[in-house]
Amino acid sequence: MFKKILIANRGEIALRVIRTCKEMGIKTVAVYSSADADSLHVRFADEAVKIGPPSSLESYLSIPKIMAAVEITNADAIHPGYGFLSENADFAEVTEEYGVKFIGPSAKMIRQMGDKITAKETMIKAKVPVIPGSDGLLKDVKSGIALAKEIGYPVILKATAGGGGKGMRVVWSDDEFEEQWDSARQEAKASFTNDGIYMEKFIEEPRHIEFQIIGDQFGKVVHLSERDCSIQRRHQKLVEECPSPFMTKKLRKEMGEAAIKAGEAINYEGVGTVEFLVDKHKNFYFMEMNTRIQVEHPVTEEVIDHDLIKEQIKVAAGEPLSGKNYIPTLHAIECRINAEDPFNDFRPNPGNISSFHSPKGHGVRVDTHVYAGYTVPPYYDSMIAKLICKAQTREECILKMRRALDEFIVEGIKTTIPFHKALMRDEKFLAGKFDTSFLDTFELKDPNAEA
Ligand code: MV4
Repeated sequence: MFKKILIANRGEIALRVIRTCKEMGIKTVAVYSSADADSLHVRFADEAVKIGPPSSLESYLSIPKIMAAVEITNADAIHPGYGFLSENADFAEVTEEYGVKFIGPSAKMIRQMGDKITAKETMIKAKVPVIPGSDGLLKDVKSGIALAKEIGYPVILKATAGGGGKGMRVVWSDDEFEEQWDSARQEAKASFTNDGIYMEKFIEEPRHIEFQIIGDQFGKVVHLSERDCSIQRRHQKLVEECPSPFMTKKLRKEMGEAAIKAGEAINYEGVGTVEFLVDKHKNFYFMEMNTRIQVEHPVTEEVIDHDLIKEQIKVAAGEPLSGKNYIPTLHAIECRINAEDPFNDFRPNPGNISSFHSPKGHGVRVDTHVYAGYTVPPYYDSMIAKLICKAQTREECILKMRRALDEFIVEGIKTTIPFHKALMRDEKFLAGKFDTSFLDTFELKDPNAEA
């Protein structure tokens, strides 16, 4: 087992990893920018190394600075968390060459899934269902229009280097093809310095359902059931739950098998997530694979009663998996609490937290790095806490979440708590009737608004 893990991240996930390391008897090293000196991840790690100014590029995204921290602290493994360098194949490669274990898949696996066309080709070979579309990159407008005719409008143009909706355009007819093509290419080039575009049939009003998988170093891959992440706004997830209200025994079996095939196709090592789009007829299609631990992993931890970070560290250290899939018997929901104003287009609202009280009680979990007196810096992601509730049924889970949200006090900054309170009383949400377009029409009433 590892002796000392350096956590190349900040915020709640850095703290989350430190907690598990402590329980496993592993020493921890935090790295931090000058904006994070007061963060709990710095306080609770065994050692902390300041790696630069607030700018992510000069701190949490700087490979040389993180490797220097590894060197001076003698860490034997790196946990990348999510975001930042967690899916950076060059970083995984550098750590491997340096002889420290990157807690995650190999650089090759990250590259294979990072390029969306390569990922899709890999899944076709593995017989995982994919969305009908172009055979690799589109060459030009003319061949694009010809293919769109064949597939049938609407179609969607996607950047091969993309993910998260950047460089993505829906096209409804021949007339607008060229315009959308140009704008997708421009955005892809600006965002990823790669303007490669491919085409798919556009699936209308799909659900986003993802499967948690874990693979060991001996080729064994299991799935840990699904998470429904359809409640999103501009490609930012706000609520995740397990099981999906849309799931059936049969669909879970089919999607779970497909997720395992996806992992086995690349000999996947570590925790990963296979994202699917599911249409209203319960047809499902591979969308992408995330090669990191995700923000919403606690939802799965609560329903299967296992520490996923511990499992992740164990497989990274070469321990074999016992090899069984997990079927959820409980229900869990996560609400992301962001320092944003839900009444003002979710505008970031960093600043000093004057008072902070976490909900407590049975079935209530709060993962956070903040506390009363803490100042949320403006430089990073606006998520300040995750509130996770679990109960026997979805109905009980929602009732518990309402109670927990009522107990959650954050003063000094605006947060997404009022949004979650309203969502937990929305009829469509309560009925489980939602897809990825749900928030396009969801209206949050401001109690302080003038009539
Ligand atoms: C799609 C789609 C419909 N049809 N692909 C959004 C981000 C990227 N991961 C892929 N995305 C989508 N791809 C086809 N062929 C709809 C979306 C999409 C979406 C997917 C999941 C969750 C929320 C979404 C919101 C808008 C669009």
